[in-house]
Amino acid sequence: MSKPAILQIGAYPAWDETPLNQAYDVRRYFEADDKATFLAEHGPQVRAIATRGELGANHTLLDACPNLEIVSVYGVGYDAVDLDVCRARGIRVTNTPDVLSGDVADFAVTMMLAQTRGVVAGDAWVRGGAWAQTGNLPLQRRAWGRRAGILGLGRIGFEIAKRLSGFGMQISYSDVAPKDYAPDWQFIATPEDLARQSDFLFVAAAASSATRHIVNRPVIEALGPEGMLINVSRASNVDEEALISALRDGTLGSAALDVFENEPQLDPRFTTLPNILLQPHQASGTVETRKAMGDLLRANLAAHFAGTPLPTAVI
Ligand code: 8YV
Repeated sequence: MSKPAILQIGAYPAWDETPLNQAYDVRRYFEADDKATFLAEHGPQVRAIATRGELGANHTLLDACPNLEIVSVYGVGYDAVDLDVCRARGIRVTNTPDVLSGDVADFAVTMMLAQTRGVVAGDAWVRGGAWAQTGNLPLQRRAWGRRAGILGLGRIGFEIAKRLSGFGMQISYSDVAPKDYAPDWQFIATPEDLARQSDFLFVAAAASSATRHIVNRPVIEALGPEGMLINVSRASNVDEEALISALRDGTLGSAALDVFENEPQLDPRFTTLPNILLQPHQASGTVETRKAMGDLLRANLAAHFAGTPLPTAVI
């Protein structure tokens, strides 16, 4: 029997490429110079799309694959996939939840600690000779015992809160409704009130049209000049224009971002701000997690073609 044809949207590590190519007839979209010609040639045979989430806002890829059965996303966030279009066409969608939550939470906490304790600035201070020439790094701010707000207490938000409990932090969260698995963390209904009661505001909400710019100017102002915003979800959850102006004029103390609009081509103004920590969307980027994500992506594809239940179906 011939192998099912799949459209591979982005590159994967070698440990994923090998098994993917063994099981499927892989059409490497990301290597095509002329995308339109490539799609016209390969699209009609494609039965599955394996994507890191780069499907984009339009339906070009979905439309080019009339026989598409499944979109398997290498990531927990599937905001780049138009679920309405997929539902209407009976296309299944899967993602890779859980396996990355611990690493993303670790990274969110790492960014908080690094930024509040001046770890990156301290490294530059030593390397640049300022320590020997000028003296000690200016004093930084503490993390433990302060107030943390988690916007979106899903799997990742929960893991962040668990870790912060170990720092004796006062933890509050906001979500569509209180969670029964958050016993001694305070539920606060609105993002603005949550920000007002937080020193560190973690954005961990799954992105959708409903959460676009959920962190808007009033939320940023409520977090205030002593506050820090940490985003490990999607850039669309934060109004970048409001964030940049608040960081510039001191309305917001600082920020730590792992995600950006149009990444990796981020707004160049970010790189001119002294009070922000910039990271290259690497919260899930460990060997262990990426291997688990690849395994889960392929397990979903394998289940689909075997006609068995999908391990992690979105729809
Ligand atoms: C990316 C992510 O998928 O899980 C998500 O939603 O954003 C990440 O894990 C990963 O960077 C691969 O592109």
